[in-house]
Amino acid sequence: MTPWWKEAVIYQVYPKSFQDSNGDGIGDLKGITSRLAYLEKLGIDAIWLSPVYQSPQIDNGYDISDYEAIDPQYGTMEDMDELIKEAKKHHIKIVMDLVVNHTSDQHRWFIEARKNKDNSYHDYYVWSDPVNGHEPNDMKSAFSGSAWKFDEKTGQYYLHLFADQQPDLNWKNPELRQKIYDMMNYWIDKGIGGFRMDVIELIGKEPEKGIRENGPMLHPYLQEMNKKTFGGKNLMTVGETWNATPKIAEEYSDPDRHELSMVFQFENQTLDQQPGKEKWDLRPLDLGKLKNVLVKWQTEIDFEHAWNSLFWENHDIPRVISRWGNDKEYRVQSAKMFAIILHLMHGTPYIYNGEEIGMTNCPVKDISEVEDIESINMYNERLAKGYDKEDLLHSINVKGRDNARTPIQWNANKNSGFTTGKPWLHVNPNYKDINVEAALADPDSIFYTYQKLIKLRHKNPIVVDGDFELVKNTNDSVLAYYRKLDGQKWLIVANLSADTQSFDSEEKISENIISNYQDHDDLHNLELKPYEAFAVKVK
Ligand code: TEU
Ligand code: CA
Repeated sequence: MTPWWKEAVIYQVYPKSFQDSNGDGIGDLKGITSRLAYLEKLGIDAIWLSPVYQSPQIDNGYDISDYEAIDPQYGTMEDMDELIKEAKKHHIKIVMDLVVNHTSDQHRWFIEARKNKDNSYHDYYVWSDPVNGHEPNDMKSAFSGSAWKFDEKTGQYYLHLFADQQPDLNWKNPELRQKIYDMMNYWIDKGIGGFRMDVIELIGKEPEKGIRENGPMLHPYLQEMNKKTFGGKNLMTVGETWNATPKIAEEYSDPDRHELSMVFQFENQTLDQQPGKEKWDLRPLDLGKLKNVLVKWQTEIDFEHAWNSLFWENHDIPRVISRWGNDKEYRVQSAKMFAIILHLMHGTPYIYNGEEIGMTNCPVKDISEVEDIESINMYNERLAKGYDKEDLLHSINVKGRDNARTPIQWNANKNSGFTTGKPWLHVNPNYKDINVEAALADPDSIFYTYQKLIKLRHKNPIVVDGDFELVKNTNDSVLAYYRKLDGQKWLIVANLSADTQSFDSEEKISENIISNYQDHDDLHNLELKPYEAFAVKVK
């Protein structure tokens, strides 16, 4: 039997920015529940809910101080139970974000752990004595600076691969692992649909050897987790794995290995940064390279023994049309093009809230407008090193995480209908034109392209299971591929660029499936318009 998540489309909700229900300027659980009918109309099968657990919100909830409590800013546990229950009525499952590489420094475990070295929770975290009075090594935090922080009371350094308020858990401790499994079972018992696992590739870290991701115990831990929690329960699990290769993806997701359902891989994310440098060190995207990476992940994993996710956006990456498409004159066309090429590929598609209406990046003029800890830390670190302020702001405007975190644009009313109060983060000024209400009223909107793509997946096994085959001999700006199943053949053609491109094929169209301009009668010597994309059945 095909597991449900192979035929599903998942929608990521960033709770803080989705819908405020009580005028405090912060999205909340009741707000999400109030929008379930909209999500059902879109047609999605599950929501991946970014963290709503109790948290000091240093990293918008990715710093958890109690895994079994809801942060008051999002509501109560009753609101959470209500969301799960109501979502079920709309045929939507709730996939929880599982952040177990680290906790908040306000988590009870860490408060205990730092009391003294003999405390029974001390070993739940990763500690090191000073080496010659310094950090044990030069491991860096993803949020700038050293990954080690000196703790006065214990006289030791603790590891934090993210903010210093996010101490890393020590997965080598079996008691800690069991506590995490118990917590996961608590959530499973509530009837959730599964887990998205934050930076799961880091749990096998061996910092004393300088190993962060893909440590030797990573897969044994996941097998243990599977066995003790979600295994055999028809739940979906997706691991966030920035450093996965196709081979590593198979290790995570081969059903015979009993680990995860699938991974998020990010190979295309580094294409617009300078090799060996950080995401802030920009370089233009080479469309040929983008195409190669997309094709690589369709052809180099064996879908019988692995599964992959498909996505352009999430809460950590900029809006795709602003980044690689066009958010001005071709906003609608490029948004539909990205949707068409991704949703007709092999794997499970994810839509990030706002993507379905073509929300765009939201540039800032000054660092005071920035909320995200990653951007702020980078800015301060680089400013101190002598970087130019304007260059840093430019990088933040291109790559910063706040771009995709601005409130959802529901309508043209004040604050885009997100809140009656003062939004926690600025609303993108383009909300009067770009909003859900306008999208729903326009039969030609990006929304309906997504809706149609989801229906196509639900109704056509070829979209779920068909083999992927690249059409060769197109130029770098054109991506064309077949999906093939049981003698059926679909052809998907897309112009990834703002220039017209040519495409030519001997195939005969038997049916038009979807397009973002007009349908074609035949495929001879086509001139593809900017960002044109279409799918057809061929004989
Ligand atoms: O992201 C992991 C991660 O590696 C990111 O920090 C990534 O490098 C960066 O955002 C790219 O811009 C996960 C969560 O998705 C992120 O929101 C959290 O901040 C991070 O883990 C720590 O929990
Ligand atoms: Ca609120």
